Amino acid sequence: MATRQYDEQSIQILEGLDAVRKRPGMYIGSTDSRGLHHCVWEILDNAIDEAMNGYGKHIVITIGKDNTIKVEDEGRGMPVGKHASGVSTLQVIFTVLHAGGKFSTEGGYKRSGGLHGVGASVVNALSEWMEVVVHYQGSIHRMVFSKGGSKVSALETLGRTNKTGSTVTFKPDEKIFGKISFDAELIRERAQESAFLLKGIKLTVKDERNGQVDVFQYSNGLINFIEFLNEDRTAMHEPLAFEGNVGEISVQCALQYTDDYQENTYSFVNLVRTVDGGTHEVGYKSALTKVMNDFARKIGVLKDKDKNFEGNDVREGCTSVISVSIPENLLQFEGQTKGKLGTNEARSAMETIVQEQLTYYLEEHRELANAILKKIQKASTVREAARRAREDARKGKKNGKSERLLSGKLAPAQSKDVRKAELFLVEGDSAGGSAKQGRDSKLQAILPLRGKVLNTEKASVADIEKNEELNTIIHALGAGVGSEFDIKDINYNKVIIMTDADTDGAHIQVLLLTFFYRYMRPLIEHGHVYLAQPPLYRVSKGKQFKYLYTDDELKATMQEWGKVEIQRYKGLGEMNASQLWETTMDPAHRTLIQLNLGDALIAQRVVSVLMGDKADLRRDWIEKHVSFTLEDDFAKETAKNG
Ligand code: 0RA
Repeated sequence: MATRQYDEQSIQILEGLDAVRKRPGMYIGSTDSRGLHHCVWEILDNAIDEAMNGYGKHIVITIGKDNTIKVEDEGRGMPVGKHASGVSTLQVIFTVLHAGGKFSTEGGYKRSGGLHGVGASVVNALSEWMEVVVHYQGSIHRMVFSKGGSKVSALETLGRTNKTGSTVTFKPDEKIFGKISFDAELIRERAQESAFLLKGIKLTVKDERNGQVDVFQYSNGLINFIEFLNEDRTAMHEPLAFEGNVGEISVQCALQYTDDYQENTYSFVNLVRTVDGGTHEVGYKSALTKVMNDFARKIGVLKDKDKNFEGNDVREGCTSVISVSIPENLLQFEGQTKGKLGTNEARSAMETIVQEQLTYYLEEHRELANAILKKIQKASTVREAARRAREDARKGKKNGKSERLLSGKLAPAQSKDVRKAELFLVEGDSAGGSAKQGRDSKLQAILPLRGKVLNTEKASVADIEKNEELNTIIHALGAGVGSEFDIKDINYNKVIIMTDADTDGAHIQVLLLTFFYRYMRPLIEHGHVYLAQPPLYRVSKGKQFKYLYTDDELKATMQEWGKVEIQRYKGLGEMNASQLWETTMDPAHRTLIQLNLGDALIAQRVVSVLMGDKADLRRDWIEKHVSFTLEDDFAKETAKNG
């Protein structure tokens, strides 16, 4: 009777494993590289579960030369005694579908792999062979499965041990996966992420194919994660971290504002990244927005009449990592790929923890709170201005505002070939006049700028909206502004800022660049913004002459030529049209400085202090991009102040 029952059971088991081999996609999604790595995560998650629950602190993942994966943990080891079915519990774990929970202890055993935990038996079913070695209750036990788990070795005892832990090694079946190639980078990334999320746990990844070994262990967990993510950014403060439990859900999160514009939010559920977010992310974001708005009103950054900041404004430049741990019975996923958390309790848990702890933190750190709120306010102003300018531009096409704005100012290029077209933004009407006369009118358009460009760091939405100069630039470029700026629509390949080589010129450069940085960032990112380099001197000796762009050139020429006649250009206006063409505009002879985001960032900072007392920043910009000598009054003054 007992034997018969066992036979029936073993037939059922084999049928189960066979079902997995027949339709692997049902269990691991696919049999491509993704599915292959799903098997690795499955085995790794089991080891991580142990560590997460406090058993063992070190996990080693080894990619073997022969396309095997080995995962070693220092957990409790797996029970080897007889299971109710008559075979060892170990065998049940690796051969019975969904046996994972059957032998788990009661009291709050958290699953890390709750997103896809299909169990070790599925991996076994898809493996050529699988070996399990456990250190358990003083002995080392070994069991080997082959042919997709259909062949099972007898449970061996290899000797005595005073340790506990499990080692699972498997070789995925090429009949299922085709040619097998593990992606070490992907495995390292996953291991590192888990190490960040599980403060203190050590994960080692060994790749025996090339000998590379990496160890991931972080004593400050999410704080280290944020530092890692923001490595190349300029942070406004040390990362903040919050954590706590609400009911059965534990949450942790960390955040840091940088001077960047990107929002970066990484969310995890039971250690698995949720690319599509879900309730935990919604809870985090709404708490952050609410706390910032409440605090802004409290300290008067927002007045009664002001609208609230939007979530997008609050998160601009903010890097966040949020992680929730949810018991399996509360896990719910939504969406096409089931990658979006649906558990409502996760939203309220996140909201509660972030609201309480962030509010408290801001109360205790007023100065930082103020700096962050000012940044949020800036983001809000920019967004609002961009929205209005966009509406305006849309209307402008209909009511002819574009033409009216541009007529009499812009000298357009004849050719419509965007790849070759250039827009010169020229300081002053007189230089603008020379540029219009001297240009290659086929490809070069000229837009003279009258007077100072608006400082978009300080300006209000209303100021930006009614500023002619900026509007003219927006309409001339024709690609919109702000979040709806679309680089595909630009009318010119090069936007060339042409100013005098003096303080006012430098001032115009940084103001324009700041505007581009705030409102047309991709223009800079794609390398479309340039500075023209007008000459500083014209030296002549008899009939020969040349233009010089730096003081070093001047020195060298004076040495070479002896006594020369020097004309120093104080501004573009001192050159006539053909001189301006020859020296500064002619693609065959000119030198342009291509600006990058780093330049723009400095420019934007310089703008914030241009009228202030930080002479060093101002001088940095000028030294890097504007050539003029210390004779200049401003330079003298800067040198004194600096
Ligand atoms: C639950 C109960 C016990 C062991 C495990 C889970 C366990 C599972 C895995 C998977 C990979 N490594 C693991 N280590 C432990 C039994 C605990 C006991 O009997 O003391």
